[in-house]
Amino acid sequence: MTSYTETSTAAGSGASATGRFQADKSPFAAVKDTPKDRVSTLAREVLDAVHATIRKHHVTYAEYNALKAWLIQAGEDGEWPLFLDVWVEHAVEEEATAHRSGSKGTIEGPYYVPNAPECGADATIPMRPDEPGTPLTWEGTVTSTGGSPLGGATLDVWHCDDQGLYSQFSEGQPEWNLRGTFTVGADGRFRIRTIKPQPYQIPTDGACGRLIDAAGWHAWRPAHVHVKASAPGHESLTAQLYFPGDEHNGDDVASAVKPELMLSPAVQPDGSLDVEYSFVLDPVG
Ligand code: MBD
Ligand code: FE
Repeated sequence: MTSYTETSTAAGSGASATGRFQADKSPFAAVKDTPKDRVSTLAREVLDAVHATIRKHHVTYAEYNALKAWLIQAGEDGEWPLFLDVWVEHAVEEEATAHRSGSKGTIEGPYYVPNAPECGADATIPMRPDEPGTPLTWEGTVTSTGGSPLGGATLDVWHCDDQGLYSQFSEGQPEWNLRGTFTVGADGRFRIRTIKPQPYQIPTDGACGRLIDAAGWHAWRPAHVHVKASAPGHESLTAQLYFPGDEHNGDDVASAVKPELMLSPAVQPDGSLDVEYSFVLDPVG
């Protein structure tokens, strides 16, 4: 079992996210047949956009050198996965899923880990006995765009804890805390018991935090539950679900909130939350 640095500093969670990404050997293999003229066009146009920005704003040598130093620091902090997923991935996700007629998705982000413990169709996500946070019960179905239930579909669910920290990317939580794989029943139904995560602040002590600070931005994502829904013969759906009223639903640093992804939880007399949210998957092809 691979183990990653466990700390909640930028360098710690960055090293974990970089290690996790590098454990997947397929990124280059997946583009090995890309024609040279496409690579050239993409690289050329990104560089042209950089040159145009430099000319438009009369960028100085001091600013150019600060950029170089910042790029070096982002690599040293292991923050390239974070930087790209926060500021670039949303545009790729929109392009990749524009053809779908099933449920809306959004970005994956840097903190997914495959092969979370299998839980079943009606279960509690792995959590500590005294896990802090508001209990959340989430029920729904997984169906195909034609309406048929997708028995055997899996939901890979992961989210941060009540302190805004992800297991395996910060200290102090068991390895698979708040990460689970749920396999829906023949009727397509599932029921997941977990806790409501807190808003997430991207690390402020690394290169991404330095950019945010220098630009006068903020580092917050609204509270969100990540999920990947998969079923044989269907396109996998990567989504995040959000909670109404969150302070950062309207200004997510990662631009990943969509109205279709907003939950409508019902507050129970004991303060716990019940919510219904279902997925419709597009058949492949
Ligand atoms: C997260 O938790 C996240 O979901 C994204 C997209 C980026 C940074 C941290
Ligand atoms: Fe997240």
